[in-house]
Amino acid sequence: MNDTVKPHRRITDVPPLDKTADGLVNGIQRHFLRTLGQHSTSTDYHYRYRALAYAVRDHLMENWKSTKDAYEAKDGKRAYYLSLEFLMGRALGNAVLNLGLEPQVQEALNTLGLNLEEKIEHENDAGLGNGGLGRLAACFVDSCATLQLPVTGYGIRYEYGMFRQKIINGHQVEEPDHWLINGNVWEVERPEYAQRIHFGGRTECYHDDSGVQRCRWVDSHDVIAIPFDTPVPGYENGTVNTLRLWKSAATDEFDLGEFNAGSYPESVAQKNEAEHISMVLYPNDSSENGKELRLRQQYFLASASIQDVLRQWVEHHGTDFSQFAEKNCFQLNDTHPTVSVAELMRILLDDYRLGWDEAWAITSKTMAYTNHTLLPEALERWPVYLFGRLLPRILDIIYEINARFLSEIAKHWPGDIERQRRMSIIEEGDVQQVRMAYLALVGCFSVNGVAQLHSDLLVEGLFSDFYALWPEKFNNKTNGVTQRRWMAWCNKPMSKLISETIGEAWVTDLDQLRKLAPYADNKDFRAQWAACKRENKQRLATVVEKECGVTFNPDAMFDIQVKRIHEYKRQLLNLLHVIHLYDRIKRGDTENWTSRCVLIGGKAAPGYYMAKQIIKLTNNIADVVNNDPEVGDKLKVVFFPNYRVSAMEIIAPAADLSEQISTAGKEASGTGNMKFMMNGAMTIGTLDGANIEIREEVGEENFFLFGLTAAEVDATRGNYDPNAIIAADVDFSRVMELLECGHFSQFEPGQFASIIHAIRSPDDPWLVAADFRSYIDAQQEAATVFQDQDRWQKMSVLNTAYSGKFSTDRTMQDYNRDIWKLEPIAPNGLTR
Ligand code: B1N
Repeated sequence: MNDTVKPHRRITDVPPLDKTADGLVNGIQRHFLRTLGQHSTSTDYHYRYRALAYAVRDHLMENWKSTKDAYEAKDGKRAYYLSLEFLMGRALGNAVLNLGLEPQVQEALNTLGLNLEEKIEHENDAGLGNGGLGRLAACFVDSCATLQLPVTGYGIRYEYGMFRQKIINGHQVEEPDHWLINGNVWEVERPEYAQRIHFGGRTECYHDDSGVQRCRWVDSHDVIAIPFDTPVPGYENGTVNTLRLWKSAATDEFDLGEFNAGSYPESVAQKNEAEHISMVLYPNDSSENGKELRLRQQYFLASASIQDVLRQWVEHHGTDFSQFAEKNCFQLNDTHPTVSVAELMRILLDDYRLGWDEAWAITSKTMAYTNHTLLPEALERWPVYLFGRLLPRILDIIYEINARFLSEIAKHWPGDIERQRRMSIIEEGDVQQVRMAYLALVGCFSVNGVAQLHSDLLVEGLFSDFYALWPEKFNNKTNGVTQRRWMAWCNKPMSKLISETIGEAWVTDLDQLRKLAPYADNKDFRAQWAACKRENKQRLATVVEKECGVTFNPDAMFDIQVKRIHEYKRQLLNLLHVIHLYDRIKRGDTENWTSRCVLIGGKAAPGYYMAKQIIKLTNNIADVVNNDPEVGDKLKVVFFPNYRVSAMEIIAPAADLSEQISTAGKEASGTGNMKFMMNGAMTIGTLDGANIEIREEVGEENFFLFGLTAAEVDATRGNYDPNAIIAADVDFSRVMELLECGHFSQFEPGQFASIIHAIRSPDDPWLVAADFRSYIDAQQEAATVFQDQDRWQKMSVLNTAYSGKFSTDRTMQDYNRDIWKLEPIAPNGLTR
C-alpha cells in the first residue's frame, strides 16, 4: 500500500446511522438521487422500491460487519449449510421486520407519499429453489441468525430461478425467471474471494520431495467461482449472518489456438460453457434428471464452498488441520452437495499432503447429511463414466473410499458378498453408478431424516444395512418454519391480536403460543380471531379475483392445497372430492351445505406429464364449476397460477382447511402443513410426514384424519383392486362417470384418459382410490364442523396455540445440540 501519510480518519469511521423516520427519509432520497441517479419526475420503474431497499440495507451493513468480526474474534466452531437451493422469497419486508424498523419505515414513506405494501410488490422473489427443501434452507438460515449461531449458507447464484408459471388454455406454460433483471439490492459481490474449480483432465501420480507417492489433478479445464453475499438478519439482535452464493465465470486463459488463427470473438465465446454452470436452477422437485450440467453444478458448489472454508482456516490457523474437525461442520442438504465428501478429501490429500487416515478422520467427523425423501426416483446416482470424465480425481477418491469401506464390511460380515454388493457405493450393472446417498452414509458422522416417521422408515428400509453397522449415526430432526416470515410478517392481524393477548415473546419463542389455548374458550377472543381470519380471506379473495377472475366469498370455507404438483401428493384425490361436491349440488343434495372455495396451486416439473395433466384437469373442472349458475356460491374452484413464496404469504393466513393428503409414507415431512397450522388452519390429512406430529401436538379432536397408514399402504400393494372399490361406492362411481363421459373435457375428447387410467390401475402406486371414501367422509366432517363456527374458531385458535414445535428455531436448536455443537455468539455483546 502507498499510504505514506497517516490518515486523519479511517475509511471505516462513518458517522452512526440515524434510525428515525427522518433519517430513513434522508436515506431514501439520497439513494434515489445519488445511488440510482433518479429525479423526482422519474416514472416509478422500481427505483422508489430500490431507494427504499438501499436505505433499509444501510441498517444491516454495520451489523453484518460486526457479526463477522465477532465470529473471527471468538474463533469458535462454525457450521456451513450446503444446499443447491435457497428459496428466499423477498428480502425487504423481512429486513424491516427483523431490524425492528417498521414504524419508522411506515412514517418515512408517509412523509414521502409512498406506500410500503405497494413498494414491496416491486421486489422479485429470489426463487432459487423448487419447494420444501429450498424453503427449509431459507427458514434455517433465518433461525440461525436469530439464535446467533455462526452458520453460513452456501449455494449457487442462479441467473434464472424457478420458472414463472403461466396458464394458457388450462395448461402450464413455463417462462424464464430472469429475477436479477432490475438489479439485486441485497447482494454484495466479493471478487476477492473467487475460487478456481477444476473439470475434466486426468489424475497424475508422482513422488514428492520426500519420495512419497502423491496424486494431482492435471490438464483440467478450470472455471472461476465468484461469491455474492446476501445478509441474513436475526430478529432484533444485532446479528447478520451470510448467505454466500457462487456465480460461475470463465478464467481468462481462453483458447490461444483460436486466438492465433484470428478468431478472437470465437475464443471469447467459449467462455459460455463456464458461465452456463450457474445459469439455471433445475426445476425438478423430488426427482433427479441425471444431466451432466447438474453434476457440474453440484461439484461447482461443493468445491467453491469447501475451498472457501479452507482458505479461511489456513488464514487463521495455517496448515495445521488437527483442530479442523472440532471447529467446522458441513451440513449437506440432501445428496445434492455430497460430492463435498470426496472434495474435502482431495484438497487435504493433494493440496495439503495429509495422509489418507488423517484426511479421512477429519472429513468423516466434519460432514453431516440430511435425507429429504424416500422416493426411489429421487435417489441420486451418477454414471461412473460421467464422473470419470468430468471429475477424474474425485472418482479415484470415491473408489478408494469404497474399497476401504467394503473391506470393513467384509470384516464385520465375513463372506457376506451379497451385503457387500448391496452396500457398495458403486452400483454394478450395465452402467456402473455412483450411489450418492451411500457416499453420504459412509462419509458423514450424522444422518438425519426430516420428521419422525420419515427417520424411522429410513432406518427400517432404505438405510437398514447401514443402520445395522452404525446405529449411532442416525437421528431425526423434524422440520419447521420461521414464525418471523410465516406469522409475524405475513399475518399482521393475527400477530397483533396474539401479541396484545400474550405478549410478543412468541416471535423468538414459539412455545409461548400455548398461552393462547385458554382463550379458545373465550367468546370475545374467538370473535376477534375470526375477524382476523376474515380480513386475511378478504385479502386473498382480492388477489384471486385479479389473478383468476373468480369471486371468493370470504364467508365460505377456504379449502387450500398449495405445493409442487406430484402424484404422491395426490392433488387428484382433492379433485375427486371437488367433482363429488359438484355432483351433489347438481343432484340437489345440498341440505346444510357448507360453501367452499377450493384453491389449488403449484408448479409441475416441465417434463412431468401426469403433473401437467393434473393442472389441466384442475382448470377444466374450475371452468365447469365456476360458470354453472346452479352451483353459484356453493362451490368455487381455482388453480392459482405461479405459486411461490410471496404468494404463500397471502395464502397461508387466509386458509381454513389445509390439504395434506399424500399417500402415507411418501411425504418425508411437509412444511406447508406447518405454515397453515401456525396461521390457524385445520388440517385434513393422512398419517404421513410431520402431519403425525402436528396431530400429536394439536390433539386428534382438532385434526381431520383419514386414509391408510404407511404400513397399510405397503400391505395394500399387490392386492389392490380400484375398479372394485369404485363399483362398490355410488358416489365414487358417479365421480368417475363424470370424468369418463367427458364432462370436463367437452371439446377435448380423451384429454384425461391417462388420469382415468391411473385411478383405475391396480398398479397405482399412490392408491388414490383406496383412500377415496375415508377422504370424502373426513371432508364431510370438516364441512359439518365449519357450520358450527364457535367450534371451528376454537379449533383454529388451538392449532395456532399448539404450533410451537414447528418453529425452525426449535429445529435449529436440535441440530445444534446433536450435530453442530456451536456456541451462540453475540456481536458487541448484543442480544435481545
Ligand atoms: O423436502 C422437504 C420435505 O418437507 C418434503 O416432504 C420433501 O418432499 C422435500 C431433488 C428434492 N425431498 N426431496 C426433495 C428437491 C429437489 C431435488 O432436485 C429432491 N425435496 C424434498 C424439506 O425437508
